[in-house]
Amino acid sequence: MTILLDDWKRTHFTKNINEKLVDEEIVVMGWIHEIRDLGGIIFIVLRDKDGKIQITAPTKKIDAELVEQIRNFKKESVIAIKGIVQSSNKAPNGVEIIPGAIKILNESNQPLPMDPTNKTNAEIDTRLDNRFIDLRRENISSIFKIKSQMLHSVRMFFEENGFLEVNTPKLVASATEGGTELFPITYFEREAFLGQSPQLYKQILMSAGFERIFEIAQIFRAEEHDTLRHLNETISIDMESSFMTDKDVMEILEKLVNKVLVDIISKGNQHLKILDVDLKLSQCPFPVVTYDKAIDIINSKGVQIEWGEDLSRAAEKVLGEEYKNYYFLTEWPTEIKPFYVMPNKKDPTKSHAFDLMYGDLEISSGAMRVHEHDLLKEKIAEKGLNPDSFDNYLKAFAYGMPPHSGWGLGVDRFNMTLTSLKNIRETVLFPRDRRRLTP
Ligand code: AMO
Repeated sequence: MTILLDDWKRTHFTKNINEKLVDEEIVVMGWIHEIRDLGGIIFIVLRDKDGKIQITAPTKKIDAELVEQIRNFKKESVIAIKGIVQSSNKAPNGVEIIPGAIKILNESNQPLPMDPTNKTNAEIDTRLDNRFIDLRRENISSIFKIKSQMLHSVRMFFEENGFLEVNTPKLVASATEGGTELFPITYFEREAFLGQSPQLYKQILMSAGFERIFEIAQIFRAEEHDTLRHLNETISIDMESSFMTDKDVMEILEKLVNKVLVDIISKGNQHLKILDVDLKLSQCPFPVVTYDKAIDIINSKGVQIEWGEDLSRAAEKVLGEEYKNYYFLTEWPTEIKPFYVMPNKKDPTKSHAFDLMYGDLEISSGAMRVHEHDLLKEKIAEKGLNPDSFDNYLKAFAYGMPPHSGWGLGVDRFNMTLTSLKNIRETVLFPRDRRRLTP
């Protein structure tokens, strides 16, 4: 039987129920988190999006039909309760509700596919297969509340600094950074790809005169990696700014990270507590480690790496031992960076590219870009790519392209640093990895 809300309206969320409401009739709605029948008294814990409240039903004092209804309650069913607030020194928040009327809005099947309380901890695959229940857990939902706060702070930061939020296409005709790591799709009678980065569009928008832009959007990487740090679909915070150098945009990145830390420590504190995370402000300015110095450190710890190579996992781990917090890696070899990265004028083997690291985890990379048309065309060809397939991009460089720099910051990796999570899958509602395409 379908039960509708009819004229019932929620009057309060559980977090807003306090001593001031004693003797008032209120309506709460949510899930049956727990139920304990002690014979003369039945306790129900009702859970909503941000808290829980105790419903206390003294079986002798309330309507017999209501008692019968409560005795048939099944965990995780969705209910609405109209009742009177009463103070109680035994209830967790000092108040409880004495029910007057109850609507069972939807009954939950039993047994549940996994335990939605924190009493047992299921394997990650069981949890992700039953994500809608996993997310009902307070500590799991806290991860996403912190992420939401992070994205809010990021938007505020960009707005305060004169950046325009943009949306670029995710269905693209060719590769952004090179020919690999793309998901091909069928686009009517042609092949197209899912965007791996808004890189080319960010740069075209510099020619459009927007000067300061940011985008928060999905990026798709067809990487085969099955690691704790890689996903095939993730969110990137991308920014691009005209008339700025790599140093300028590194400063912006550092300020942004710090604003997020300040905001989360002050406003997201209850979620950090739930996750048992002691988030601290970071040393400022962030240490800057050149690629050359990084190679020396890595080699001195017995991990072999040649100048010009990308950092192996073992190499990143050595750096993570040395630098446990946020730090920049700069002056990367030009050879291993994409075509759009500006080489150093004095020593073109080195570039104006940087990464932001947190311990052994890369969370952002960026660079000063090549803004000169002919050099860019040359660099595209040098990478073995066909400049003709970059026509639309290159055109934007021929009619007044200002010097510019920018970066991309991985939202999910950044959230790992805020919540001390070791597996990136934990910070994504419905992660996409090498094996997982559902739910
Ligand atoms: P890059 O490829 O380094 O740079 O990506 C930027 C940041 O995005 C995150 N990231 C990922 N996170 C999880 N899983 C993945 N598979 C994954 N791939 C990338 C990382 C990374 O630091 N166009 C440049 C940015 C720029 O120069 O503006 C780019 O895409 O945190």
